[in-house]
Amino acid sequence: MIRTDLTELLGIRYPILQGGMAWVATWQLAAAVSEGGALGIVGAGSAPVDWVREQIQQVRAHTDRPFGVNVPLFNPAAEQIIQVIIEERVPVITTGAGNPAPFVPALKAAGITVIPVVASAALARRLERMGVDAVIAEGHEAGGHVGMVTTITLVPQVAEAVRIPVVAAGGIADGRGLAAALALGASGIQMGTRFVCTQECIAHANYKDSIVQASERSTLVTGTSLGHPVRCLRNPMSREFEAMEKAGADEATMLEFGTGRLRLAVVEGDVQQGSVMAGQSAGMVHDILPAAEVIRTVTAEAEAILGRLPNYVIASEEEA
Ligand code: TUI
Repeated sequence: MIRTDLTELLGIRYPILQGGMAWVATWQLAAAVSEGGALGIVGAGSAPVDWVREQIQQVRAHTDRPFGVNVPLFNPAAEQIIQVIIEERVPVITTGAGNPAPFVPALKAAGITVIPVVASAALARRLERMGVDAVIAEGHEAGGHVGMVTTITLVPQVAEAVRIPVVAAGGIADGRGLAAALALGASGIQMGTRFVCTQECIAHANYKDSIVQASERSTLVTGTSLGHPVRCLRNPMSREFEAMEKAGADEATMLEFGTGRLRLAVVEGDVQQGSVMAGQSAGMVHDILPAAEVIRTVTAEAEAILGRLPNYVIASEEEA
């Protein structure tokens, strides 16, 4: 067992959150992860309000355990989705891709546990002062919309900046990552890419297979010039996007080129022309497993590593 202030805060057995991946993190995955003892999360992505409400009800129909909803703040319906989260009394909200400060007072007043993703220690500190319950420090290794600071440097700096629990995210897909995150000062981890490759995840088999086949060099980041950097697998679509960006294409052209690409990959399985969002940990994912098995294996591996670490500590000359 790994018990931390995060497992206590959320009432979960394992210190693991599932990333709120747009199109991928539907009720099927969220319910399986929560049933497996971690925190399952529905990804609101760019979905409409009614879809989100239905997903929340479906999670509830399939598990009694705590779960969450992730709201990327660029969704034009973000404010209405947050209203639905309050109405439906969802236990946990995670936010991404922006500053959730305007929404924190209403969420806290409704008794909801608020866990924003931050890409800087400064934002973590500001949000702690506003009363958020924990923060997810997500590094540049992550998939989808990314910050610029790496996980190994961001996590300790966020952990030093705040007293609330810190969740490490970006580049973590196994027990080595969980053990490392705890060593960096985090109280748990969030994994996205690892949970795409689970049996319960509804992503197209082609999407999962391209992650299983990926190596550590298979991803690239596009959209930095738009102020919206996104990491996905290298394929004909992302290479073309990269070339357009390098050639200085205008914003409207790039936005139009990108629209609908994630759905194309996740739902239609077009992994050549679609956007296969995944983190650099794709190279560490070799199989498609039940979500509960991922959770058990990652935790058991971390426990074994943490148990071995004291062997490295040898009394110094003076102490000997
Ligand atoms: O949100 C994410 N990752 C995402 S959202 C998403 S949805 C999408 N769909 C289609 C096309 C493109 C995207 C895909 N991936 N991760 C959480 C995250 N948040 N990473 C970084 C940040 C972040 C960045 C800046 C959080 C806060 C922030 O603050 C800026 C500020 O205003 O201070």
